[in-house]
Amino acid sequence: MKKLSPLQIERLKYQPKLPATLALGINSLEVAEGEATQSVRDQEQIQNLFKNTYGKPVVTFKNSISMSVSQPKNVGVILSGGQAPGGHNVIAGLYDALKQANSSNKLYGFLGGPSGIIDGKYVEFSDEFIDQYRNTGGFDIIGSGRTKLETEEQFQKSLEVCKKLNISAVVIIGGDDSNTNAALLAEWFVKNNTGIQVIGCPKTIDGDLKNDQIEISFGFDTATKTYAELIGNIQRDANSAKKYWHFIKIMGRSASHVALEAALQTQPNITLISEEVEERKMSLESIINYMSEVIVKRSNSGKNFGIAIIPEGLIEFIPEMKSMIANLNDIMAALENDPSFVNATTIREKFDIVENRLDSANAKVYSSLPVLIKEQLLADRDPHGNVQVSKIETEKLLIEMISTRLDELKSQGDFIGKFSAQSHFFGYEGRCAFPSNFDADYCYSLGFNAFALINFGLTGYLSSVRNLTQPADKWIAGGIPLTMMMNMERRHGEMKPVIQKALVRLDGPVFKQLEEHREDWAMNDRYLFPGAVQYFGPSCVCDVTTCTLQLEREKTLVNA
Ligand code: FBP
Repeated sequence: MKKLSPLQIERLKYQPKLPATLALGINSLEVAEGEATQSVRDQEQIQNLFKNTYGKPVVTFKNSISMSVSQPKNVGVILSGGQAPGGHNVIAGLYDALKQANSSNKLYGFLGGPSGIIDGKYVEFSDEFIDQYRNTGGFDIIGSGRTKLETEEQFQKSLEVCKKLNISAVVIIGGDDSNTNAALLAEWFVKNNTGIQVIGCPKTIDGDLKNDQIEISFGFDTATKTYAELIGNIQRDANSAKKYWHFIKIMGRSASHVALEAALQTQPNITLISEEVEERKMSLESIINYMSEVIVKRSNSGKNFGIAIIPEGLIEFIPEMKSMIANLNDIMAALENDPSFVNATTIREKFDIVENRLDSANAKVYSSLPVLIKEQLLADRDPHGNVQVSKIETEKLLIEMISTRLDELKSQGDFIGKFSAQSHFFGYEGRCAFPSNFDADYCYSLGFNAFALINFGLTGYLSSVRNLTQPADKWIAGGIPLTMMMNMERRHGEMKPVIQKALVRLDGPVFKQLEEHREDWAMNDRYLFPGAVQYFGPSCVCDVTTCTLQLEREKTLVNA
């Protein structure tokens, strides 16, 4: 028998909470429809592209007096993109709802992400199989992948697989891109009269799949708590040894929500926010100057140590870097099959090829970077043609450039202290942690609710559970039309319909909180030590969610 840790054993027994409406049972629901909806922007174009699924109403569930009995259904589920704590519970919630509705219903899991439905690789879930994964982190139950589900051929193949398994609904658990693809698949299935429904679930630790309807994506709660624990531990070490500056890069592909939340939970000395860097058009040099100033000031008061938080996506928000990377992405796409580049024997040769092709201003920026970063910028692109920012060691770039700046200051007599730095990257450490109680409950509810949407014949919807700062029994379950969250954006040189990514709002309450305190935190050590995620104990400790969600909800309620 497989050996389990004591926490694994305890977590398997945890019974996730559901909103009161859903807790009464999947067969005791009725649906309440709101007004017809519109996409956030570009209404005409989105309506044209989604002729069959555009404009549907937001729906919420309430309890009905009569019990409904549904026809047997087979459903398929896909985990898409990066891991996020709680994915297994979405599947467990979906499975429990489906079996509660009709014990002959079947749930199939497509293996390895969206490619599973295209290639017909799947498993059928059973009680024993699901039970091993309840309340656990990771996506290893069926695996995940980043294949983009978007071409006619892929849709055709998916249809054949669904027909073979008699599947009448597919649930896609993913971020903004995966849910954009869910919307495309839903539209295609309706257009081709297949009778197959598609429902999305909002996943990503990055926290950027949120809007007026979706309060937060799952995984953000646990991931940020995990990073906050690690930052707190490092703060304690820095404060004990008093000899290092720790530069900590925090995951989050583009938006800085994760870094911002982790900073509010720990109160470090410096926190960079990519969106602010972009808004204020801060060059790399001005970032270096700002950080160096804090380092010098702290040193002048005898503190040659500190903590700096750097969002993973920073590099793409620095104006001159953004322009250079966009130019570089196009060049890399063209060089993919170019023998002179592919067969270049040294990295220097590759640098030369790239620099010769970049526009002159961009070539200057590129050539000014340390070799390590230049090399990392040439690494393989993701399936969307973007630089994989998790592979770019921005924290090391900053350390190197700040060291040079401090040496200059030293030679001018403006810095007499010491600067010794350690770099860290917290990303993968947080993506597969045991889901917090919040994520365990939220994910289970999202999955259960996804089946409720299927049961009412809905398609092209995102499973939505709201009112999340209240206890779970007060959460509101329903569905949001995917097209409502869409607009047109340029991708690979073409305008495409996509779900809008939510960046950190500089006029929002979360950033304001940092802005209000950062000067104080820079000089006076106000470190907080959140400690490990708590799964048991008083609910004010183990069920409490993030500062981000609380501050944003408070603001929404005040404005309502
Ligand atoms: P999703 O948007 O798919 O949830 O993934 C987010 C993320 O965890 C980012 O924070 C990070 O930049 C990226 O995935 C890393 O991707 P990979 O797992 O492919 O290295």
